[in-house]
Amino acid sequence: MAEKKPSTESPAASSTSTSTSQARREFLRSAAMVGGGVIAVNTIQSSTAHAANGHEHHGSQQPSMPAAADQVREYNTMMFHQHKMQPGNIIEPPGSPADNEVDYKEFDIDVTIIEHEILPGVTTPVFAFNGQVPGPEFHVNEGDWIKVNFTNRTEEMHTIHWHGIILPYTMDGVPMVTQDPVHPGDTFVYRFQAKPSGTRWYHCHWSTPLHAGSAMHGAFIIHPKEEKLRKRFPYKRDYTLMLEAWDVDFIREEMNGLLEGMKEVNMLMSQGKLDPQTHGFFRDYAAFKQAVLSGQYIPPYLKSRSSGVEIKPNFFAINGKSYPATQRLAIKQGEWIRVRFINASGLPHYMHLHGHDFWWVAQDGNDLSEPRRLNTITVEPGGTYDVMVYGDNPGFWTWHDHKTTQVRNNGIYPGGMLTVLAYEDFEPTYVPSVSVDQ
Ligand SMILES: [Cu+2]
Repeated sequence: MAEKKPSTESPAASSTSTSTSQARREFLRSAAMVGGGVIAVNTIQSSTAHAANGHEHHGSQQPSMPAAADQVREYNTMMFHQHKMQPGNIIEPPGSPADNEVDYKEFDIDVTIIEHEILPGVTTPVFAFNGQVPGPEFHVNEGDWIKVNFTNRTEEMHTIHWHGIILPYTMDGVPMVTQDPVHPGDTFVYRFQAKPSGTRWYHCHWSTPLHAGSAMHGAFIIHPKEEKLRKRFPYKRDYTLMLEAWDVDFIREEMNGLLEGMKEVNMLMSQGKLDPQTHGFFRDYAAFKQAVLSGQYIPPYLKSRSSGVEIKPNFFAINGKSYPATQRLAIKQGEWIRVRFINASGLPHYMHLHGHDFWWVAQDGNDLSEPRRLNTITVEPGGTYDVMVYGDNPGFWTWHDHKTTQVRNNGIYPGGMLTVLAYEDFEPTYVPSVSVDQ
């Protein structure tokens, strides 16, 4: 992720939709899997090379940075235009040094709702950081001081949790535990030191199944002061594979309901008429319990779900795309590559590589004391796993989740969480007569 530049750049997610709320609902309704017509979408995901610590990095798209808090009044969702909230607050929690005390690397990140294409003909609305899926990939050095200005450009609440990073608790991003959620239009400033080194990540911690589970997740790579792994595994190319699972029907239903609910909350809030108790905002647990037991407040878990939708992922993805739309991993003969798996999906994945063993070298960002030689690695929910692959068997080799239900697209095999390790310096001796790549 590029560091913030002093010049004013146009926001990465500069959607200027001024649709009506009716249109918004139709957008969400239409943004499910389509059977008949194909919804036109912007393809957000792209593969880019990125220079970090002198080596190439291939992973999620690098963002262009939106400008800072002076632009928070640009919204791309309807509800703000309607009820004219007074947003733009900048929230600076205590616990970290001020600007003049350390030399910060500063980043801007925002959240908007976008329509994301998983496969041709399949789109889903998602909450997305900087308008991309997954969110921007940070590359920083161990010990750097990081300042992230997080602006909420939706009508829903959010936070950012920095997964695996050791930081002051006030920066940990858990709503109701370490901070109030970031309200619509507001900017929350996260400041922390990048440590420990390794493959770490970040995600929204508000309504996690929908928010982090849709697209509010991204890689946070902290490069070590001294990279011991590179001595044994002299890799140059470095890939990040974020594993995702989507129930596009759940997302559509849930987001529709949520936007309807938040419309009322935001309107009442802007008029100073919000009764916190009616809407489930309580001072503390005792007040919450009292309200439930007295019958003044019925919590959502006591109501039946209006949509009746269970979460049953029907699309499984790597960096925002299901096979055959997944990005291939390029390798050359005699080359080491590093692959960082990050599981944002909430389900375990069993990533099996054909034609090779690989070396498992790190878990949750921390180097293993002794690398292990495998060809299938279990990637647990929330975990990060780093492996090294040596190019010694030219060809095209699938690398996929070995849970066969998760290499399907809406139940149709093959698809889902599958990509291809593809040798670049190689003249194929045989090519199938039918290929999705041709
Ligand atoms: Cu969120």
